Amino acid sequence: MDAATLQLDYVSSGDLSGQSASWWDSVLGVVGFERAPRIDLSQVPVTASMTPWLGGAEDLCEVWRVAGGQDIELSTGLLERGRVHYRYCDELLFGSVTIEEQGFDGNASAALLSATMAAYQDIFAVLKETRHRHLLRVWNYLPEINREADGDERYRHFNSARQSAFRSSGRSTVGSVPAASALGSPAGSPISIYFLASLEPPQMIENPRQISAYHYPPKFGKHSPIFSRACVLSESAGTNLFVSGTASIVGHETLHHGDVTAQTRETLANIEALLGEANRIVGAGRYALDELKFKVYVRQPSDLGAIEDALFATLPATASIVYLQADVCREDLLVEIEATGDSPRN
Ligand code: 3EB
Repeated sequence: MDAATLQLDYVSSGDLSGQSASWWDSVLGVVGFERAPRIDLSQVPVTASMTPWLGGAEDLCEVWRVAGGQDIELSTGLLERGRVHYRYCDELLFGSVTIEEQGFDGNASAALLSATMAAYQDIFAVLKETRHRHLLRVWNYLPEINREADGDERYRHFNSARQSAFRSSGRSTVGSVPAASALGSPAGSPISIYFLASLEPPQMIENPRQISAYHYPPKFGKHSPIFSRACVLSESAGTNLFVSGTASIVGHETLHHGDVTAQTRETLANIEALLGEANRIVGAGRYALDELKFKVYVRQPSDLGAIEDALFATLPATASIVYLQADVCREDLLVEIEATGDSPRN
């Protein structure tokens, strides 16, 4: 049987409607940015990060699909468990969950904790059921991530709940934890989480320039954020490198307060360090900075020009870059960049 090859495309919502039925048969999931695209095909999970695209008027979508031969069969019908919508093939699973904090009892922080735990519990229940045990990559979007609730930042409450959900499902909270991003969405948005999981375990990658996030000291929150800096699914061809949200952090400290150009350069240096580690671990020279697909989260839209200038000082004009407006999970960070990489089977 052919192996599935994961493929990531950025497609306008207008172009989505022109796709053939056989193309849709290969789609694992669709992510809109500011809003979910209207799609009538009930078998595909469709979600949105709720973070506005800074690229223009048209809606852009992120499409995850599997190519690689006639034999690749995806699950059919819309699969739902708890609040998770998901679709899968033998090797890979895409899922999404949106959840409103307002539906949970207690004060503001208790509702956020309960909603986050419920979302992760539903995710882990899906993975248990489908055999795709290994979380590769998680995208977390939390309304008003930097706002204070009951004496602590909402991001820190989120970290407590995420860690607690990993623990209570018997999962490790260090080492083999997924690559992730955590960003802020506008007030009134639901919590939106989407993820990729796999049958085979990925290879986790840490950044030699940074302390692992799961080992951050308590001054960044009582419970550390649970994510790896990157991971590689080395058994699969196609999109198989997942770089977590990366920022201007060295060791565990934010560098270049108030200087978005320097923050962008430092962030690229971190991504290059991760690529070096990925190439060292899976075999030299597989991934190149020039060939990654980037998603750039910009706190202040007025910084967009400076960020672009800093990126194109290093990247070619043909680089794949999507810019989104989002609050970053430390108040002093002005930009965060995530990436994916492709390679033949390692
Ligand atoms: C950092 O390096 C920046 O909480 O899941 C980046 C990626 C960040 C993921 C998360 C947080 C997360 O600490 C913030």
